[in-house]
Amino acid sequence: MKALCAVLCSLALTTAAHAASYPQKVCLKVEGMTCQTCSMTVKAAVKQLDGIEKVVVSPKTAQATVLFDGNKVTPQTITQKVNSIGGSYKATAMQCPA
Ligand SMILES: [Cu+2]
Repeated sequence: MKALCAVLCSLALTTAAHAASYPQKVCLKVEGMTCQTCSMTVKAAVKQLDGIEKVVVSPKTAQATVLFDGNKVTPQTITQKVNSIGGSYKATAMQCPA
């Protein structure tokens, strides 16, 4: 399990903005959020995943910022989770705003 994780985590690290830091951070562009309830729905879904430290979702900017443990979850999994909610939500990884 450790060996597998080493491979997966190194993949996650290359896509994370702050590669060496913990927790890692990923920013998603989330289309389809029109109100506060949408952002809460997205936030709740992401928080169901193991290894999520913090989720900040803004319907105004259509962005989600997620702090996560790279040993437990990857940006790909987080993105897929948002896309699996259904409705019109569509998440894509993006460069985190400076
Ligand atoms: Cu809404």
